[in-house]
Amino acid sequence: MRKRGYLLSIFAVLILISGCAETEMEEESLPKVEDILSETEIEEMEQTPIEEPIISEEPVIPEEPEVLEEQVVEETEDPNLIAHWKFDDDGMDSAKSNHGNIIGGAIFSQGKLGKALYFDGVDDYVDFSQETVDEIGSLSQGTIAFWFNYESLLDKQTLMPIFYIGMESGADNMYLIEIGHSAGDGATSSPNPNDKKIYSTWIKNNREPFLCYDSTNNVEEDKWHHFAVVVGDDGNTGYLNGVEITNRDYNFGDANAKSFLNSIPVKEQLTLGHGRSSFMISPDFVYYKGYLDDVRIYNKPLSSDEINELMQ
Ligand SMILES: [Ca+2]
Ligand SMILES: [Ca+2]
Repeated sequence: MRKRGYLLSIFAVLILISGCAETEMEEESLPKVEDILSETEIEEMEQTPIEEPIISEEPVIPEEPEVLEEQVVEETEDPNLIAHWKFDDDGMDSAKSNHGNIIGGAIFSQGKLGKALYFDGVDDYVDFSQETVDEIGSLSQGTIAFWFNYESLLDKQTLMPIFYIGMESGADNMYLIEIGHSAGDGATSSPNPNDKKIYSTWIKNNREPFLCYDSTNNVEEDKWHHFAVVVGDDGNTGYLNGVEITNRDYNFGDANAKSFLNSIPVKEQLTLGHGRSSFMISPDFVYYKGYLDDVRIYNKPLSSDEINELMQ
């Protein structure tokens, strides 16, 4: 055994020596580049561009997540928009579910934005459910905006109602947007065909209006106009054709009043094109004649810029 181990040791030493020798030999015998190639050839090699690996030039497009069209609409819909009646084909609310019932055979006709709803001035109007009355009637601030184009009935009736929320009958208790507002004496309710101003009127507790302003100037019939009533922390105001009516005339109250729809105590009815005012002015329900289009209700006061955007 000892002899065998001895021999193995010698064998290992020999391998080591021969390895070193081989390495030295290889290093010594390696030819240099200069020995093989001429200077010109070396220069050529250095100037030859190294071909880069071919990489597809088409950019890598990550797969987009599947987005449903409905989701996009929901994201862009203004959360402050409580109701939006486009009146393009029906009385549906495109903002929420405050859908309108079209009564009396009102028809859809060429409007300001797509089609509009045309009221015949006889028995046409739009009615809403009590849920809608409650939801819209609860707003403590907000904006009501719409396009209108009317045919005057103001030689026959004291006003032409556009927007009404309040009691169905009985005591004076309502918020009303109307054209004309001729004040009778409580008995005659005489029409005044020359008063074609637009009015925003708040009445409660069976009394005369506690807040009411008008546009000071008449709004021309057979012509499209945009109107917006705005109530917020700064008080109340109105815009006609995108311009704030700074010279509006307060028949009752003032611009600082922050009354909106929840200031009317009893709300049994919300109607478009059908309404009445106080017993002094229009004790009976009357109708609107003409077009209404793109009626919107927001739960916040819109700015001048935002109102102008609606008109586009
Ligand atoms: Ca429309
Ligand atoms: Ca009718």
